[in-house]
Amino acid sequence: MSNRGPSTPSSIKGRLRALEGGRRENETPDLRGVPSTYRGLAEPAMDKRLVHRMMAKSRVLEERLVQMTRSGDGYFWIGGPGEEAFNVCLGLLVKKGQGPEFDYLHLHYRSSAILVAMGMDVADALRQMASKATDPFSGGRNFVNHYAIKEWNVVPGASTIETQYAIAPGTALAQLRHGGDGITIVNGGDAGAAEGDFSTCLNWVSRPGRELPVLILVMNNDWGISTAGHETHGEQPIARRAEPYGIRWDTVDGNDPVASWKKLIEVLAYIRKERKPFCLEVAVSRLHGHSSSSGGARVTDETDCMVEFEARLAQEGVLSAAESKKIREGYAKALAETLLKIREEPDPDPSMVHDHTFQEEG
Ligand SMILES: Cc1ncc(C[n+]2csc(CCOP(=O)(O)OP(=O)(O)O)c2C)c(N)n1
Ligand SMILES: [Mg+2]
Repeated sequence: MSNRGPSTPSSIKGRLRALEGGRRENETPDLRGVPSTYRGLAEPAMDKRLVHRMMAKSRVLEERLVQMTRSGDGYFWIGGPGEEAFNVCLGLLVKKGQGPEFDYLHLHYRSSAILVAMGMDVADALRQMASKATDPFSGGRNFVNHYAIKEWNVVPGASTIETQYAIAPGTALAQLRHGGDGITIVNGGDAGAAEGDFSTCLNWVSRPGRELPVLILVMNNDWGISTAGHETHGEQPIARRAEPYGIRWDTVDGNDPVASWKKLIEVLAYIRKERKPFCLEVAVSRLHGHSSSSGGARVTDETDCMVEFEARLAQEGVLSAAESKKIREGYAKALAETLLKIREEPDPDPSMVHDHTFQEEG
């Protein structure tokens, strides 16, 4: 016999009614998008030329990283060509700094454009790709695009997918206690969002009365290595998974920087002010396949945000096709020269292989 006494069909019906009633009390009927007060914001205004420059710089970086697997300058490549439009906008809108007053970033391996827009020296990404001791993120010990920048609250990225979703509520909890408008930003892929860590995140950020200021991003490229999106998820869109937790959610075309900027300024304003989580699913392309494990060749059947944005800028008279080309070529030339110098930098000393594995004394 249970503590509640014998379960009769009518008592179970009563409990179900109570549960449903309780849930409805706290729920907004439609959790799609931000509340109306945050819709249609125009500030901060988007600087299209700046966004383009950062996208071009990021694309050129990723193309060089892919090439390095072929020129013997690096081993394994994984990265974010195809995620530049959204990621550059995000990087430009991050509140950058160290400590809970600023934004924390828990990033997956396709996030280079976020860091480029935040002002990362692209040479450092080459150093990590080349496994050089001068790599400031991991001393030449981690895969490329696995960043860790203490001064900018960029939490060390792991190769196990989606673990970042379970970790992110921790920094947000510190921010809730600290006050201010710093938020936590976590991103990951669509396939990984099928893992339990994603649900853990939704649960921890939405506890009633202790909601956390987290931007939960699902970067949906419709692939998980070689598994197509429709084989992984029955629910569509994935971001709607947030709804039963009382978390607002939305989707955006991540190949469109103008739409991405607009969506981000609304969503970020909401999270910063209301101290509530938000789940945003971003449709993006995967322009060089999964990683060098699958060859890293350029795919041609997916939308290229650079091509589309450059055409748009030319049409709007913001930047001609020739100017765009010149910008890209300039970055490519500078990066090729940088690589020549990086080749001469030292490799990690074998005696340091265990450094930073465990907490050191002092
Ligand atoms: C916990 C864990 N399981 C499996 C893998 C192997 N793995 C690496 S990437 C990947 C696919 C991830 O797909 P998605 O989450 O959609 O991200 P995408 O690579 O498409 O950006 C898998 C299964 C891993 N790294 N970690
Ligand atoms: Mg994917």
